[in-house]
Amino acid sequence: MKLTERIFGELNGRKVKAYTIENERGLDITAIEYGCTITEIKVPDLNGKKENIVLGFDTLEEYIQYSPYFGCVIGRNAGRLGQATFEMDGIPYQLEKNDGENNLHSGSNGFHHVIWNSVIEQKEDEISILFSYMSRDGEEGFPGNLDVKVVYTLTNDNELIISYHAKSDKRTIVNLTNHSYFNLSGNLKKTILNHELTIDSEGFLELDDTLIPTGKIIPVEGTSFDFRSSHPVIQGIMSEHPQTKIVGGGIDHPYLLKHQHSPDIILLDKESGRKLEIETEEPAVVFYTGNMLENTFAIRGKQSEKHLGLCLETQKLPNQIQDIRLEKDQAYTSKTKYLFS
Ligand code: G6D
Repeated sequence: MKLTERIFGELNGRKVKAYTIENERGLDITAIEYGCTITEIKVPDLNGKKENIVLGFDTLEEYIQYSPYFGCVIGRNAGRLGQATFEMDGIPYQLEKNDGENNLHSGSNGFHHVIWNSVIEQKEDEISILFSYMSRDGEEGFPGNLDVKVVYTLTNDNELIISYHAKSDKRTIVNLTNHSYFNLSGNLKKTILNHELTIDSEGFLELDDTLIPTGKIIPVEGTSFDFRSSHPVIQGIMSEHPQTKIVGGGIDHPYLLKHQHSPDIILLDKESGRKLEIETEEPAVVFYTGNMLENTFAIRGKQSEKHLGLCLETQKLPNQIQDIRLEKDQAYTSKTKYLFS
């Protein structure tokens, strides 16, 4: 295992470190202290050609200017909160309305936009980056001083394990995820439309026209949202289903995971031979097919476009306050494992 560390950029007078961890099987990952953002994951293809498989940038400025959450941690609360408000113990909390009338991904100064502290833990067959941040009581409108840790571990078994830990001195809400956009073709040479996907889920949450869950669970059976057996993503996008249209021509929905099969999710690009298997402790995953990616900026020289990457954001069901409450001094823990081959 090999670790290199460098300064990626500077923001408000504070240097932002980048870490690159390489294992002994040709896999390497780069992450920065800004938003715990994964900027690159390089995986060999079936001919051993190592290429990047996530959407990301090489400069801090581009993350600040363009990034639709490329690679970053999302918190305190992933997803959308209707009317950007929630109630706890009879007290209403008002968050930023950064997505129409709603709050998306905790607001413009959520965890994706803060500079995290970091330390490295090195073992024989794995290296971890331990990111930490103290989110102050009232930050972004949330109650409680929240002490958060996000750990990225790369192993010699080609696993990236992301674990989350949090504790608050007051009852609050927490729902953390990673927002990497995957594209297994390598260096974004193709869109994700022909990637084959399997999701072990029988139902997804219906969204209203502001993308807030209505509370209704729609069975995948007989719909273009059914990925219980592996097939190309495009079949889930070229659909007349009203829920496909409501999210801009694709999928952008929370799926309830059954955890009957292991792994929960399989993504495969037959042409490159690359595969990603995801195993998570979380009850749900937001599958987002990059419907709102616009062609208004370049990504390492490649013009951004719709469906250039897809997200599989493991998390608790968004907007269900009772599922994302964290009691005073209760330990929040969550783990998701990404296996690359
Ligand atoms: C869109 O609705 C989607 C979100 O799920 C995604 O996180 C964001 O784009 C980047 O708003």
